[in-house]
Amino acid sequence: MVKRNINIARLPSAYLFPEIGKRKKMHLEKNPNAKIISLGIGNTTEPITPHIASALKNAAQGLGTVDGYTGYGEEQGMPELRKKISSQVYNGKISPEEVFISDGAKCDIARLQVMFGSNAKIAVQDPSYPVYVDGSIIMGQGGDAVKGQFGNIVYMQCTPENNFFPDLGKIPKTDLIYFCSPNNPTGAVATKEQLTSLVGFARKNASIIIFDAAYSEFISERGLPKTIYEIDGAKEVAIEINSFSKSAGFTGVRLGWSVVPNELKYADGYPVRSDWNRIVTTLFNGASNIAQHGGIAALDDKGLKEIKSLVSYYMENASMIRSALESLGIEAYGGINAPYIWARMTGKNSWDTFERILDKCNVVTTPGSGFGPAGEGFIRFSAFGHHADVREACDRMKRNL
Ligand code: PL4
Repeated sequence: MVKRNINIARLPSAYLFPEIGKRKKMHLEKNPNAKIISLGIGNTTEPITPHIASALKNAAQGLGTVDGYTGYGEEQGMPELRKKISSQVYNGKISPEEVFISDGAKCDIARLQVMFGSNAKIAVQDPSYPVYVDGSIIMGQGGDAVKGQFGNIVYMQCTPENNFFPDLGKIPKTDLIYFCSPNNPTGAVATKEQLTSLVGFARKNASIIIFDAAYSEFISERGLPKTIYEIDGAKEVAIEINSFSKSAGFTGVRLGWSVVPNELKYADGYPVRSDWNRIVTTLFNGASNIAQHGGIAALDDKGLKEIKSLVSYYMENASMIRSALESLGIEAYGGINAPYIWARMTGKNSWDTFERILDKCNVVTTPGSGFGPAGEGFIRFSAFGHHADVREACDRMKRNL
């Protein structure tokens, strides 16, 4: 008999989001006529916009022709898309060869965890996207979530009390620091000063920051950094991951990218980029060619305009949800530069509150405790949904909570 991987056994059997799906299904079984509205999983709902959809369609049709057919491509991605990301997202500060196209930010997180290996010590924002911790546990980077022991993992509390930015003076040195801004789930965006102090902290400790910028397009306030590379010295200490999932509605299409700057080196001076290239060429076969054509269209003038309108659509939802919560006297954060609203709910724990909102309003949310210990007592509301559904969810909450 094969012995089970001990690291997998250290995880609770269900990942957060499938657990939410399971509870939603159970609720429907008990209440077959319930008209459930999901403000839970951050999944896009609006159609891909015309210019981008047409690029996807043309690419798919091209594959059915002798001239347009392509098979395996370069594992690092199409040169044209890498160039577009370099110029449109990073104003040329990052070169195309430092950009690696992928099938999404989540998949890149997993491959980065493989690259850094089981001895890496990590720090994460608490609360944060659960893949940072769960994936690290799978890699054996410390921790037994079942026993509530987190070994090597350092939790950096980010709560309303510290304005959602960790007290770096109290954080021990780790190899990796996961940092997501705008943050999922709190919706908080780090300022330039805060990111400068984070980069300084990483430089002092010789740590590597894994900066998750999946929601950068949702930043609307001026002066807030959209990429870690706006900070001087970041290229020596930071990897950035990003995605077309939320901005272009590619959650199902699957397309993202990572940036590993040439300047980023290991302790022995070996370039991290060379290892990343090795991982990508060995464990990945490149992003879908159709998706990459969509990505190229998303970054031209028309595509960027469309992305802006899609983002604005979801941000109208965010503002509706935030206002509804505030009208109920609930302390709410986020929803201004991020498609998530983070609400402090009094009374019971997060899962109980999740059940209460589901029972009373037929609205699915995400319990804050799923994002880390500091998320207990909070509920995350996602702004991804049709306007009419979100309006209806808000009305139900105003009536029934
Ligand atoms: C549900 C901070 C959502 N099954 O689509 P990707 O892989 O390019 O991006 C995933 C991702 C990366 N980084 C951050 C994210 O918040 C997400 C997506 N998170 C959420 O509701 O928190 C979707 C989650 C999905 C999952 O587990 O990723």
